[in-house]
Amino acid sequence: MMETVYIGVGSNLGDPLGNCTRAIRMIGNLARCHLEKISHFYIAEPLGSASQPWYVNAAIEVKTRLTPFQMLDRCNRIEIDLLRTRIVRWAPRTIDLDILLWKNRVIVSRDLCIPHRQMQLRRFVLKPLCDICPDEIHPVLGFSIKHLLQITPDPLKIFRMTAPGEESCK
Ligand code: A4P
Ligand code: MG
Repeated sequence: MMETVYIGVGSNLGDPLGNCTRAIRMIGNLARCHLEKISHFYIAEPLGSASQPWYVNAAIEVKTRLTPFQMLDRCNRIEIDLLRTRIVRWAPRTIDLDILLWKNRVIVSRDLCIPHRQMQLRRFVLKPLCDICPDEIHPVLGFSIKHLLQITPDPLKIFRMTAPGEESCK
């Protein structure tokens, strides 16, 4: 059975838009995965050190037969493929892939937490998610993505760059 998963994509190094579109294409090419939706692309003020470049952020909907841990492994491989350097936490990175929501599943383990622990505190996650699944309910908080976006205290700026599926994502 295919299950629906939402993945957040972010990059602030090199060619951030190109890195995001490449990562999205790589996810779309994974076995047992089908890319269903791509949000708008956004340019977002960095959370963490303010001296790092702004991020490009987006979110995608994927239908998959992979398990959550298999999906985490595939995402980590794509991050490595795109030459992400993992030196300092919250340091600029080539690509960061976060599994945000897996329908109503709740997973809490050392290597994987679903829903992503900080998603409700991050406009750069909620804004793109709202393009593709505004009515999806956060299984722990019990609020829709649309509502979480309305009430998030995150003050960081975020601007829309493109229409969904534009650029090289087709
Ligand atoms: N992990 C646990 N749960 C998950 C999940 N749901 N999805 C584990 C993906 N990974 C998950 O991640 C550390 C470990 O988290 C993984 O090995 C996995 O087992 P990481 O990507 O290696 O480390 P990180 O990204 O440096 O740390 P962290 O805490 O994940 O950082 P975030 O939360 O990803 O934040 N500002 C803007 N505007 N836009 C951004 O995209 N991103 C970050 C990074 C900071 N500021 C940003 C943005
Ligand atoms: Mg991460």
